Amino acid sequence: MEPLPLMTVQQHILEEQRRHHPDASGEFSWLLSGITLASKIIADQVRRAGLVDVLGSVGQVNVQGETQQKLDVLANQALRLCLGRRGNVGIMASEENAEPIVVPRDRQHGKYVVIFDPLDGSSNIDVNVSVGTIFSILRRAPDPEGKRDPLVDVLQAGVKQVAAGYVVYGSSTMLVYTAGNGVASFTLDPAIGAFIISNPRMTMPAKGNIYSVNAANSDSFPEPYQQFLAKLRSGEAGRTYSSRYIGSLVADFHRTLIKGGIFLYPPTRHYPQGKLRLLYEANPIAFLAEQAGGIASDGRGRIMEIPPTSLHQRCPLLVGSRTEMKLLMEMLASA
Ligand code: P6P
Repeated sequence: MEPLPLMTVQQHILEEQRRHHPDASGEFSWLLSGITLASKIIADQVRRAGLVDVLGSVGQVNVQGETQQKLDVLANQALRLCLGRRGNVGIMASEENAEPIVVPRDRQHGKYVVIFDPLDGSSNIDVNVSVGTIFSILRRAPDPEGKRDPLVDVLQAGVKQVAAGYVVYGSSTMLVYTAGNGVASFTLDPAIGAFIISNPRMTMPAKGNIYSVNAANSDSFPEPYQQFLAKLRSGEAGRTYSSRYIGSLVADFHRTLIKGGIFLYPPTRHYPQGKLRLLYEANPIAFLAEQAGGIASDGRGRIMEIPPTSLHQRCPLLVGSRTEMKLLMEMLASA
């Protein structure tokens, strides 16, 4: 296989825009460079977490009622700073902030909304397990009066996303993103501080042999989910499955994207609406999954067609290869 050209993520975006949006102004690639800059800052802190005093919590809880880890706060600040200075982001929204964040200087004309989970899976930080940043990019109409409720720009269905992706801080730091023309992945080369292309077109296998679910909740899943998992475990689905669960959505999905299979966070007794958040976890993951040939559902329909009603709303997330997802959706539909 020919060695991949030394293509950076910025070059890739410009190539894609030239190919698919010849009239593009390059504003999107400038916006994405805000995310990649923030992710380099976050990666540096995550990589040194054991050395620098960023382990542990700041002793506060965030809007989710979850203990805020110091790296959560740092990651949120890095993204707000880097994106807030791009000049084309009018509104931001974050898992760490109760309300949307207006960028005063760009409120009237900023063309984009960026919604993000700055450090998903952060409860794993202290045990050195992969964590990630998840982002979702939407367009917004100009707001010449600067008076529109920012929630109007934020509460858009997933089908309105112009781009989405994640950065996984694992054995290497990888950026995986889509702008609606397939999924591409890049690996951060710390020596030069650039994300270099790894895979220009990631596709999810049509079927896999791994299912990923928090088995501790199994007894509280609705019956069809329990029957589905039993079918996978028994071999009745036609193949032998392994179970893998990291408890970090970005890491669990990254494996599903590459190896196939299924990740599911169904409704549980504690989270009857599902635990994962629609706008900055389920929607971006669903966009990537569909662009890679997979399926993402809340158990009733497409994740990306759910009409959002609040910034931090939760939903069930079932995402993965067509084979496993179709079997699960059939079992849910016939229940
Ligand atoms: P549980 C991390 O807190 C997170 O939001 C996702 O990254 C992850 O998939 C999920 O929650 C894990 O939840 O209930 O299995 O610990």
